[in-house]
Amino acid sequence: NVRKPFVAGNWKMNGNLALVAEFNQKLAGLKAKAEVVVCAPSLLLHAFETDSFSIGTQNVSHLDNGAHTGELSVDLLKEAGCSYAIVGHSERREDQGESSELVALKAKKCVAAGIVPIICVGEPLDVREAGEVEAFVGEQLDALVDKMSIEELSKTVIAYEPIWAIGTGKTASPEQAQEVHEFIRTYFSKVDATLAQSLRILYGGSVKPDNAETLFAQKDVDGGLIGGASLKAEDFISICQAAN
Ligand code: G2H
Repeated sequence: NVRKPFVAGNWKMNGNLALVAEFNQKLAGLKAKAEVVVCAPSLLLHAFETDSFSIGTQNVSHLDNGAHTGELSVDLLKEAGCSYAIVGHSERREDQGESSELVALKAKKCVAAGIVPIICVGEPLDVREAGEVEAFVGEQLDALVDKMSIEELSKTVIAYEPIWAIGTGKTASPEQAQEVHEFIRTYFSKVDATLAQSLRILYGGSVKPDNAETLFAQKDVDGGLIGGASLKAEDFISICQAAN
């Protein structure tokens, strides 16, 4: 496999300094084939001591700096030791009304700064029930291809997160995940064959220690973006070890 497996935790608006200290201790010396990242609230990033995993944020501004109250720039995040950033999570697309175009600009800004964006795509339940998953996800991808070069896209990670599976305990079946992952890889193969082969596509949505292995065993599933289960060090470690 040309693609190194990848597992990222998404703490969302959870965790505290005590949890960081626990992760520092329990993940020290972690042996996993996967590249491991913890995307914590930005205010906690300074406290990580990371020998065996990298740290990331959960959002980033698409702008450089200046009068944008409350935003965080890629430069600030880099200074805080951040090497990954989740962009376009469905919770932000919904809560903050982020468009696919804005998500693409954020991803582009990350790449320019040497931060790897983990770009989230995925459909709500009504779209799945209407049989329009590919059209919906395809449009989210169109915005990326529109704004980013092949070279830039090659420095990203994609996360497929069906919205109906997020935090609901309803995981997509391995077959459902594989079907969309294959669609995404085929989509990129029309842009550039080498890009499609090297691009890592993660699955996200209620991944747990007991379903991670079967999900990650799918041909086009290169790892996962883990929410709830990334808040327990033991669960997160076992999910990291399931990716190989
Ligand atoms: C999906 C996922 C992590 P959870 O949002 O991004 O969360 O694993 O809790 O469904």
